[in-house]
Amino acid sequence: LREEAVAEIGVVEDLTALQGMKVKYLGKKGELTTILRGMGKLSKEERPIIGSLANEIRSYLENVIATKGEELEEQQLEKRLQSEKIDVTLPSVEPMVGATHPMIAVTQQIEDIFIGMGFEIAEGPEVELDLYNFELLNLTKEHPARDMHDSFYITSEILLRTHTSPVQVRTLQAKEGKVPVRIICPGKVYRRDDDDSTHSHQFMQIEGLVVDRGVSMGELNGTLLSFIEKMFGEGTEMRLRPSYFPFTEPSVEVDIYDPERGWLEILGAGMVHPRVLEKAGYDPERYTGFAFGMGVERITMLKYNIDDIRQLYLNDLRFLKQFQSV
Ligand code: FA5
Repeated sequence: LREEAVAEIGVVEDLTALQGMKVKYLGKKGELTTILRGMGKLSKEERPIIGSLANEIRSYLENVIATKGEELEEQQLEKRLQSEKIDVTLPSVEPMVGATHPMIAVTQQIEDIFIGMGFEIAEGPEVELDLYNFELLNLTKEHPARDMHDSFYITSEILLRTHTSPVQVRTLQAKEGKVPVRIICPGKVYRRDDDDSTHSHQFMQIEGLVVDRGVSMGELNGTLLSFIEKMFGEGTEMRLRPSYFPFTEPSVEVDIYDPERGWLEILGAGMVHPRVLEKAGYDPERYTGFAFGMGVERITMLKYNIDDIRQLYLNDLRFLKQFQSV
């Protein structure tokens, strides 16, 4: 029995088979156990001899199995090390590196420029009350200028904001008549415009508002020129054109000069209308202010020479990869 077992264990090739051997010879129903169980039938004289012999064989086999087990484990480890070897000289797969979306990059640049001029960042809701989007900005229900903002209404009093200007009123109300007020507010706005190469039904604006004693049109001009030079380069030309917004008086449209494309409009601005100040709890006799609102897509397109606004929303990696270093 011993020799038979040793021979059989010797050719075993893996740990599962070895476990099988253990059961076969040493297990409860194993051959050796059967012999030990049958001892009762033996004579008194035979019992100790066969007993010690069986025990000797048992411990011998246990030993053989343990040694074989170690050997097999070692072999297995060796095999794994061989198969999992890493060749560090192989060329690697180039990792996909993400990049900041140009719209985010430009928004951050604009924020940084204004923070550098002492502005704070304000926020307001995208789902807005008609009261803030129009009414308190001097755009009464009958006002023809409401047509310029073809809106997505949710109820007759609630809509998706058509511009970031409602944040002017919200900020002034929150400040409760205190000055100075110097904020910018980046955010999404929505209009029922047909999508084309320069228009989108959802786009981004950055609103600006300054209210204090003695704020003048000259300060508006200086602030915007300073911003434009930082954004588009020293010496970039800017011009103000008279325009009309119900919430500013006087109102202007601001253009910058691009050597290839000529004059391009980038934002609307003006001195905050006294009625807007008054409705928000500020005495227009004591305080004046200016405000502006720019389209972030238009600025991004100008800065990076993008000719179709839709490129900014398609998430085409071939387009976005060009901005990896921005
Ligand atoms: C306004 O929305 C005013 N609230 C701006 C303002 C603020 C004036 C404060 C005075 C004081 P306007 O409708 O012109 O103005 O829009 C401002 C800018 O948003 C435009 O110059 C343009 O850059 C951008 N814009 C307007 N419509 C779209 C559109 N459909 N898609 C992309 N950009 C647009």
